[in-house]
Amino acid sequence: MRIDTFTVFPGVIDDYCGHSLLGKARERGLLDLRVHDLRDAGAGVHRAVDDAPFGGGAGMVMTPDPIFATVESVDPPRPLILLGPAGKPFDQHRAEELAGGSGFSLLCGRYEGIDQRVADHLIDEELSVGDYVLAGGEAAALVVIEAVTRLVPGVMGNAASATDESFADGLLEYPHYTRPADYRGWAVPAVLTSGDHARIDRWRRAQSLRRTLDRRPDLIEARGGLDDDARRLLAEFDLDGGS
Ligand code: JCQ
Repeated sequence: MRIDTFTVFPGVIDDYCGHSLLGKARERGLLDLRVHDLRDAGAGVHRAVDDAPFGGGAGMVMTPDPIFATVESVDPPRPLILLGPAGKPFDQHRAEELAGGSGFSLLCGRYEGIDQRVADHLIDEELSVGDYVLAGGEAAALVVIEAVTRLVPGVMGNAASATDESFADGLLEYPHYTRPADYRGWAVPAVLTSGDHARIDRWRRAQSLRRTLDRRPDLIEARGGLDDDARRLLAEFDLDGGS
């Protein structure tokens, strides 16, 4: 899989992608991560990539030419995705779609925004990683790179798929425990040491449902509410108080 990133801070992306599992996946040839410095096509001795906004107002806007020139000289894999707070929310579903392809590209905005002609005539889509404003798209690009590449077979030893099934299912993960069975007087739930694996599976499912109801009722709503199976499971473990 090839991922190209366009940024005025190439070092930020390169450093992060050289670490741990991403770095190893790169060395093994599973990932072809390329970073392009927009400032290389910047204007004048200062290699400027921004200018004052037409119509006035505070801040600076990224100027179109360094972006068009760099992207056109590279001919990067599509879709070319702009990261910004006005984008469609990035989620696990989009991560899976991108992981199923052969590559994509990311454009990191900076300053107050990007000249609209870039959005209109160069990029394919805009994605947001959350409802807050960052100083630039680099952190958002890293979020997308990590969420997608960990789904690529071999990148993270394939440990991902099983754990993600709960998210594919639209529910939050159940709580995890490891040794010691008693830590400072806090015991691991008895069901987990019972050896009854069918009951453990049902308990974990009930915990996922309870957590999602409490923390992300919107996710329950998106799956069409609680069905009879879900209600039965919650009742089995006395987790049905409050809904
Ligand atoms: C990404 N959620 C927030 C900031 C303008 C494209 O224009 C802009 C891009 C940014 C950086 O991205 C974010 C962001 N997802 O702030 C301002």
